[in-house]
Amino acid sequence: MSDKTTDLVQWIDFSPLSDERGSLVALEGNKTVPFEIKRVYYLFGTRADVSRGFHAHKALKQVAVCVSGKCKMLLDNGTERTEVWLDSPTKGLFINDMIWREMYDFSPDCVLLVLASELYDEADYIREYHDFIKRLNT
Ligand code: T46
Repeated sequence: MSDKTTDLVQWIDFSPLSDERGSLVALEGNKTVPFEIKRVYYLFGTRADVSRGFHAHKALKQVAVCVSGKCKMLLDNGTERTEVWLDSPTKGLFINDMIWREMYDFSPDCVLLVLASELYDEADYIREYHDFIKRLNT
């Protein structure tokens, strides 16, 4: 794995608080998560034959964690692309700005929780791959 790919895939390990009752993970902005959390959303009930994403964000930073089940995410920084499994409620994937992402192979029980640094803004999305590459080169 090259250094660039290492930068591309940035995991955050969450320490679960576990006892005989089970486990709890607490996520705090500017602490566990490296930005102020302005928005939380989650994907669930995604069909196994469906792919989502296919965009990058100009400024938005996010942390994605699969709190149930699993799915695959492709990350692309315009130079390298790699695929990771999101399959643990104690592992968050930090997705920086200007990273193209695609998600697929959702298990039926997959719940993908996403913590976002900004409120929803369609103007922050780059939904065409050639626009993503163009913006990277300007
Ligand atoms: C991302 C990946 C991991 C809203 O109205 N508010 C929101 O906060 C979000 C996230 C979406 N929407 C609307 C926009 C679309 O009409 O919900 C609809 C589905 O969103 P989208 O097609 O962008 O969903 P995904 O799964 O392709 O992408 C989402 C996030 O949008 C994106 O930021 O990084 O999950």
